Amino acid sequence: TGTDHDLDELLGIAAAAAREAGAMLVAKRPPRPEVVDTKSSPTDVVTALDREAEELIRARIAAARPHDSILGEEGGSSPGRTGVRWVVDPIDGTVNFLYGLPEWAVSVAAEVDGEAVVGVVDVAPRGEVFTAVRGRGAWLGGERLRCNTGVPLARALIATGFGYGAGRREIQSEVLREVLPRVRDIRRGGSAAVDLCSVASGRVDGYFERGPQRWDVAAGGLIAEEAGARVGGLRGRPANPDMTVCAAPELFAELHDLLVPLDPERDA
Ligand code: 2AM
Ligand code: CA
Ligand code: CA
Ligand code: CA
Repeated sequence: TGTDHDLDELLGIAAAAAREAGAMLVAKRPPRPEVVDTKSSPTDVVTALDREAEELIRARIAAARPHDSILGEEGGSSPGRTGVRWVVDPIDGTVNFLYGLPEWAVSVAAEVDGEAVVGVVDVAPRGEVFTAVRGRGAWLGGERLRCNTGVPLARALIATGFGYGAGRREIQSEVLREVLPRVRDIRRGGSAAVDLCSVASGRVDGYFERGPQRWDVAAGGLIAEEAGARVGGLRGRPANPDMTVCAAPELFAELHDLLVPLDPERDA
């Protein structure tokens, strides 16, 4: 898929929009950003800059390709008629952004027929831009990325996230209780997009999280896949919004099998 569209054009638009938004966020972030809204739980916060960054990205995409569809975390869905849909998370890791921790990113993906073909994750506070084009590999600047392979679960460093939402903490701690003794260690970075890029670049061996949205994983998931990782849900389901797992294929299988019995098919 994607052959009818100019992927270089889509990558150029995604990278320019993500970088402009990332630079704006770094420049405008006040010492103590104000929480202007909360969503699913008091932990699930929004700042004015989440909205401003998304508006900037939407404006740049619409100027370049006015007939594409756009889905963004803060602005929702706008229809199109080209078969291209942009998936935007203006700040992934808003809690880190709020506190001044340097682990948040601008995530922009382009999908054709529902499949990500271009992904850009701009980890602006670290000055790192991860990119991928379907079939052409994943890159950190000029460096081609390969995920770690041959790591058994017991020696795997595993990133995870605890997605927000009322009533989810109890289940998350039950899952962690089972996983923690079976892996090398756990990292909880706070940005799903950055976690997926960390798998791609071998900074962790794998990642799992229950409940990410499409905008959390569209770009980072393609970057991880293009670095050789497998990205998916449990029992062959898609990577979101249920449990999302990412690792080299052998580790994916081990992590998957550990998580299946721990995954209560509950909504929380
Ligand atoms: P955000 O910073 O864009 O809100 C934290 O574990 C990760 O989960 C972040 O990537 C965060 O994205 C995301 N997240 C936020 N709210 C969520 C929700 N209600 N459900 C699932 N994931 C969420
Ligand atoms: Ca959010
Ligand atoms: Ca997000
Ligand atoms: Ca966000």
